Amino acid sequence: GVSLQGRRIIAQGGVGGGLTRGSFPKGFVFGTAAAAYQYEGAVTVDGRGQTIWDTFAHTFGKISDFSNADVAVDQYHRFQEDVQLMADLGMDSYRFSIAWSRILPNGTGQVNQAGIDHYNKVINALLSKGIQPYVTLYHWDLPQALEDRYNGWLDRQIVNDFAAYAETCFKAFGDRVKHWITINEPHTVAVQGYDAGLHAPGRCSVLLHLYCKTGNSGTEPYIVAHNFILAHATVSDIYRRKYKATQNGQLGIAFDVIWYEPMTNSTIDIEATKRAQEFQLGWFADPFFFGDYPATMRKRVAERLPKFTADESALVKGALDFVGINHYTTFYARHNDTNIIGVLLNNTLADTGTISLPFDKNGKPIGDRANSIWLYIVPSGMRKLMNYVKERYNSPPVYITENGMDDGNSPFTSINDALKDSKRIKYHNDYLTNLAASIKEDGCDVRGYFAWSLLDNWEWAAGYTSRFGLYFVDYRDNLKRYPKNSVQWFKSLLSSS
Ligand code: PSG
Repeated sequence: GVSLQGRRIIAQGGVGGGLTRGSFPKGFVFGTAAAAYQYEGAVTVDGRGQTIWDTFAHTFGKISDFSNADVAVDQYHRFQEDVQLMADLGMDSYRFSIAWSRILPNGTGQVNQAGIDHYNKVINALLSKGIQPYVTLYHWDLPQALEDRYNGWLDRQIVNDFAAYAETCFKAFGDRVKHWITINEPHTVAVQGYDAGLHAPGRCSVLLHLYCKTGNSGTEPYIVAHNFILAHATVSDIYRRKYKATQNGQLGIAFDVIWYEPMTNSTIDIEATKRAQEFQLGWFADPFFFGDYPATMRKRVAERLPKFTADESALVKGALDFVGINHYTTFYARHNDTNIIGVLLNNTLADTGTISLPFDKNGKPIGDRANSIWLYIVPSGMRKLMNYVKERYNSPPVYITENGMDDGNSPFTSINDALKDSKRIKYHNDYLTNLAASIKEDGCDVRGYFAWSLLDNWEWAAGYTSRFGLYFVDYRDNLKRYPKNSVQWFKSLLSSS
């Protein structure tokens, strides 16, 4: 059971309970998750090359608080201290990303030994505390050189360059890293980076190009998606042929997946809800299980959707060792095929013929909201999503590579008050309870769970306005870290039996 202190914390969170390690199968892995650009800072240190997110963050008007991640939470210099925080939590693992431009400052060519040295130190520090590294190779920080050279993910050359970078990492770190996430949230990149223009590289054609100078929201998201899929498949093929026998690791992708509930019981809304999921998870996961995009997508996107050749299809199919799922929230979906949405917002949404909202017909929210405007708390979505993955893809191994919620960052909240995060405790308790039920009662094959995030950090276009950490970071006093109450809660859970 949970310790006395743990129970008190659980009681503070207003959560009943009984969640223990024993609620999960033997060997189930708990960790926290992070990403290089959101954490490291030190953007000009030790030969790191510039990335598309440095460029984007320094473009006026792109980040809501006008901040950038030049310093972020300085994990580049403080990783020893942060590894100790993970050890204090009792976590089994840490999911972090490698910055491509620290390894290859120009994206290709000369390897920067200082970058290799840095991640060796991080990996060794983790292992010395018994914490397993789960390494993401691409968490959005593309070397700017590749964007300049050929428009990055829009060009098929990226597949070869990403594969060369991945191989460099397998050679340098693969003796100790046994779980690789090649790409974080390809769907988010395709939609936010190339359709809505809200993320780097900030390309789109919505609002008649008033928002983005260049881009094509009707075609580019599908092209970059195709290259992401081929990039993973190529890397997986190389790993299996050249590294698997000696290193014996596993490769997956972290997919961002919102769960959708139909807004009404009508057939068209139920159909629209299915499409919403096919245009989100199906777009990226179907090729790996079935060798092609969902039929609905092929029909609706038609000639704008790239095609897999027979060889590519064979390369892609079966190329995932596990499915990573970043899951935070649930929305309602309803049928909508007026194109005005596509013109104003984004074209993948218009192609979907669906609109998804966190409110029902009467304006009632689907759940309690966190700080982010897209993050509504619906714990049952976790269990339903696990069952959807199990049924659609025939029970693949799954890791929850991210799950968590944010508080705001108000200058008027004292640190003491910010540490009382009972809403976060309840969030993790309730999502984990549903996850445990999906495993024990429904037979879903879920192997691990990573809380987003270890520390408060730089939340992309929302800058420092969002606090997802289990540890609070004091941005006004030398980035000092303080445990929120959720740290004690996780500690109790992880030391229970
Ligand atoms: C994930 C899911 C949604 C929006 C954004 C993300 N959603 O459901 O609408 S981004 C994702 C990312 C990580 C972020 C974290 C929190 O991988 O870097 O910090 O989630 O937004």
